[in-house]
Amino acid sequence: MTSFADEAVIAFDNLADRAANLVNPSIRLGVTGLARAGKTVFISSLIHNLLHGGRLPLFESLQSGRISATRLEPQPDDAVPRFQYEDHIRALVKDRIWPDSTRAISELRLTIAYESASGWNRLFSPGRLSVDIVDYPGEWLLDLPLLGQDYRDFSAATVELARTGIRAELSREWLERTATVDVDAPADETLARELAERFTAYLRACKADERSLSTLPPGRFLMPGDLDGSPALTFAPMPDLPDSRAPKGSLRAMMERRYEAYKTVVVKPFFREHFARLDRQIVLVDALQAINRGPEAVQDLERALTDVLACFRAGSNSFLTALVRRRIDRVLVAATKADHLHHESHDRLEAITRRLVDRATTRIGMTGAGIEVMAIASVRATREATVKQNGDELPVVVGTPMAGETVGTERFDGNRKTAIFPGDLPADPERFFRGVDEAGHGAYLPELNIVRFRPPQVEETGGGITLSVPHIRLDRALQFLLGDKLA
Ligand SMILES: Nc1nc2c(ncn2[C@@H]2O[C@H](COP(=O)(O)OP(=O)(O)O)[C@@H](O)[C@H]2O)c(=O)[nH]1
Ligand SMILES: [Mg+2]
Repeated sequence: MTSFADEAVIAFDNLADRAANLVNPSIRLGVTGLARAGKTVFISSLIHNLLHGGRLPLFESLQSGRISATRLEPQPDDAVPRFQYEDHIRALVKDRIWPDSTRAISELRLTIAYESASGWNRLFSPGRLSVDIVDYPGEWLLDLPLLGQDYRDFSAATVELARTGIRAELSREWLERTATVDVDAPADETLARELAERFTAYLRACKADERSLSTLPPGRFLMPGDLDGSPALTFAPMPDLPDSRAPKGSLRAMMERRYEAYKTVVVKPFFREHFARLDRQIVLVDALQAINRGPEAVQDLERALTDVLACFRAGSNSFLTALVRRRIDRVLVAATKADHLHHESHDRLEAITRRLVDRATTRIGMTGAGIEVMAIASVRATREATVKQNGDELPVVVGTPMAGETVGTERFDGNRKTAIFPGDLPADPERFFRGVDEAGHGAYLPELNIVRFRPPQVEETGGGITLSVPHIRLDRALQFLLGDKLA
């Protein structure tokens, strides 16, 4: 577990943050989600809309004219890469390509000058709020529970999950190899590496596109960055570990030590330097992709979301919140990419996501307070239309499919606009949560056409000024995340 020294440092960090806060009020907004959930696109569009007077009718302080200016400022944390807003927005707006995927943490500061709505507040508030937006991989969040588990707990939980459902097949090779290993035999570097590689191959197979299973810890196994090949990443869970102490010099002792090293060099610094300092959080989920793959992927997403939300649970019994003085008081779970669907299905996407979150929060005993669910599109790549077919009116979305995308036998070139009938989501979210038997029977699959579109053409006004990026419900998200701080 976390040592006393860690606690002291965390308390100190928070005090320092708070002192700075009196002079210049700031709020740290965490933006997370698993890889490709849409974090980079969300942050880019949010900033672009704030800087370019976007259409944000539900963002009250802006709509009522109380925000006088929004500026980007130098990012306050010297050791954290800056979120490269300018590059990302150039890709989106000028080149109409989606920005490069980032695989690590980055940060950006936005300062909003505003006038408080109440005369009393106007007297005392400096009328400036700095918003530090912190973009970090959801995979890192999934690592936090490891702080409360030793190597044996971690092994048992990971192996048990690997033996269930569709994962059983994906993990077979790794587990079969593992079964031949004597964990109490002398440690062997080559064997440790082989086991780590096989375990990583299993994690990668789960994540592969056609499976769309959510990621499992340790998160850095799939995004090693500069730790690639280091001992802290060269271990693997082992089944049926004995209760006894690991013999000195054994493979088991080596694995234990490396697992603890992973926590020390990867998980704790993230927790202390980033996670413990957040005030607000948005969790982006690509619910649509999971829905498109069917109930097993949906239920797997639910499991990941349960683990993620458990990190935000308030309450003294949680080993995480016990260490954090400054608590996350609002969490928004947003299903992204709603622009793939006709608006009639937006509420259904939201209902399915809400159902995912409800089950997750019940499971971890979290109250609903401070948690909100929405279906959004950070960037709206489509427009809606209706197409007449055999006397029926079909609701369609119109956009430019990316080069290489296909529907049926048609293959798109990346230039031609096309109308796509995306299909409907079911009105009843339960259909995704009913049991699926071992062979996958009883699995309900919606008939959806999910095509990846290029970013939209953003209009320019006469004077060469770019209009803001179109979106769906981004203003609602902003109001929930920041509205009260600008009241
Ligand atoms: N149509 C549409 N696609 C999106 C949207 N947000 C993200 N995407 C797609 O999802 C991909 C991954 O998004 P990105 O922000 O890079 O994900 P990250 O890994 O979480 O930072 C992008 O390349 C887009 O193809 C959206 O609002 N609308
Ligand atoms: Mg990113």
